[in-house]
Amino acid sequence: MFNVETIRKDFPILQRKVNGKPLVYFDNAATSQTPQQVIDAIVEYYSYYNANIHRGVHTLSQEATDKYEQARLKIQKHFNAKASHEIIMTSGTTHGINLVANGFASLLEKGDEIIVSALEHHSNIVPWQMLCERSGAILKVIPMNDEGALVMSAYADLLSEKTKLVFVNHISNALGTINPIEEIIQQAHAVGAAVLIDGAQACPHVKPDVQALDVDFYVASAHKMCGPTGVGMLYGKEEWLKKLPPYQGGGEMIAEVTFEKTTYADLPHKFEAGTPNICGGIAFGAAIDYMNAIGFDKIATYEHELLDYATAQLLNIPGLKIYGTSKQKTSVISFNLAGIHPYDVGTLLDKMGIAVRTGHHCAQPIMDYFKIPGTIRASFAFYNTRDEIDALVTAVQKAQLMLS
Ligand code: C6P
Repeated sequence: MFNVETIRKDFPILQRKVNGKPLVYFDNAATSQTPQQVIDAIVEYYSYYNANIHRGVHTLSQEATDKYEQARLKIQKHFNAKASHEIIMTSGTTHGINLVANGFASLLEKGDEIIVSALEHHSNIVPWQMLCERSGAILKVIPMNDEGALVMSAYADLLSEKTKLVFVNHISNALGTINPIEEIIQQAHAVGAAVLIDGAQACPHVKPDVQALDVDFYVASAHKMCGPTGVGMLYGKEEWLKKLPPYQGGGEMIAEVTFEKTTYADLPHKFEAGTPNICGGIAFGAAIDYMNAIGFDKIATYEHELLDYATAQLLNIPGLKIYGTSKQKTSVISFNLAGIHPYDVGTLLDKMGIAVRTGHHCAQPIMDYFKIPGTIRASFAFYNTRDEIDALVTAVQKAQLMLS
């Protein structure tokens, strides 16, 4: 049984007040809140077995290593990767994308083409622009339409034997659009291109199966799925991870070092130079356990109910426009009030205890498409309630009155 009131008790922060009002946290797409079970894993690590991993013969180091590697196994199982060495621990989605982009610099030739989409976060645009500058490859963009969905016929036209890589997010952070990644992957593979899916916004809502998707690379951040900041994962098919050169040099990623020549460690350590975020990795595992214990099917169904309810309620407000109206959508609503700057609305909502994000959401090309400076983004998680949505609607109406 999915009981939101019971679930809310797991999140200490949801009990606090902001500006004298009960906190309504609708900025989940920026970062999710942390349940006590994950906080406990962090406290336990620093209280009982804080040590460096893969290095010491002493008990603490062994314990920390075991827990860290158990977390990798949990991540492998969650994403259904074939092998645990296909899971590279990163500092987050941005790190994972940069690792792959950097590696491809040595595999691309001048005139090769790489495709991104108009719906990308800057993390999935800038590293590829840098890669193009280094390699002479050409960046192509799948356009979007007024609903905030990708124009798939244009994607088919962009693909050719020159296409070497395709990078698309699973779910858009600014609009909530769920992209047809199965189709995108199949069509890219048909011309021999590799595909990286940015799963930063999908992983809080769905459980991706990387083998069923047949995706080459998939990246995610723990902090968007009830885990801590500064940790994430890159899944890569073994054959690709073997082909890519290391991203950073240092301890951990070597087999043997002399001044004449260094040989690299096997996967996954080849890509994990230096002391990692040990506690973060272990807490990422605890977050995955927590979300799976609730169940992603239940989470998705409940969040969809919240999305439908909030969409209907917000659309009753005259002058309110929602950006991102694709049928395939997750629990993100980006909107504006006619004639009012989103920043002003966000500031007043905060005074009423409601946390939303305002601005371009690190997705400026989407804002340019709609010719707006930004939006107010309310993003819901499985611990939000209908009452909180009612509070948002009332607060938006008040803000509109005050700012008109
Ligand atoms: N989006 C948002 O408010 P990091 O910062 O590496 O954990 O994630 C970057 C990132 C990459 N791709 C997508 C689709 C994202 O949404 C994000 C992070 C946050 O929308 C913070 S900018």
